[in-house]
Amino acid sequence: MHRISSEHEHKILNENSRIAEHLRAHFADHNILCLNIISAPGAGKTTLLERTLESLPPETRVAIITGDIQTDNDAVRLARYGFPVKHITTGGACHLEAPMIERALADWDLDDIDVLLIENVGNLVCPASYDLGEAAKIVVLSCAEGDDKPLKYPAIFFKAELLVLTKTDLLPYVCFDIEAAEQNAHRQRKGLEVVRVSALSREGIAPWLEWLGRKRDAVRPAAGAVA
Ligand SMILES: Nc1nc2c(ncn2[C@@H]2O[C@H](COP(=O)(O)OP(=O)(O)OP(=O)(O)O)[C@@H](O)[C@H]2O)c(=O)[nH]1
Ligand SMILES: [Mg+2]
Repeated sequence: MHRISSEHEHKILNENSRIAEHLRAHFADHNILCLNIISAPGAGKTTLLERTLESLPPETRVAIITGDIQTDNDAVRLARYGFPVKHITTGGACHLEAPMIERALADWDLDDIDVLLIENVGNLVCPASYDLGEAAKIVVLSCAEGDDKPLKYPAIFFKAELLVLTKTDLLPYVCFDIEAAEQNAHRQRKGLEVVRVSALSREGIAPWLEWLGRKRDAVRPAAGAVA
């Protein structure tokens, strides 16, 4: 029984990888920076995106895809900023898959997009296994979750290019050693970049936007900075 289900899973992952590579090639053809944002539920992905979108000039060619098991709450929150937003309701799946992204993009003209931000379903485990064709994964960890999480959920910290430590305004009230959290993350991936952010005070938003701008410029050198 176990063997059949793992064979099935293997087949799904293979098909996912095939479509993800196809998406990656499309993004490269259109000079699109695609980022896959992953965290446990409630770590602050949508709030980080809200702070991001409110900081961008209206002419910025950014688009967002959000995934949730149920509700389009996040898409409603993000649509207020005037940039194109699509929502994927997975109806039970605990992660986004490449075919879902392919379908969501079907009626968007990729020539109109420079940066595609994907907010994955809140989950620190399964989304790490599903390539969406992104240039980089970003892992978001909030200071309310425990500084040992990079040790307990190593895969996403190993695969991510950036760790965003959110809710730093809560540090005086929670038992969270931020230096230990970073060290634990670096045990999974040496050189993992880190930004510390409070969406409440907006501290750390500027370095996050700088990181985003650098990434975007690497894909589209002539287009200027995002922020
Ligand atoms: N104090 C504080 N609260 C924050 C911060 N960022 C987010 N929150 C709060 O944390 C809660 C969850 O934030 P969301 O942005 O919805 O989290 P999420 O990761 O998008 O959640 P899911 O999409 O459900 O996985 C909300 O009540 C936010 O207001 C922060 O920097 N500081
Ligand atoms: Mg969200």
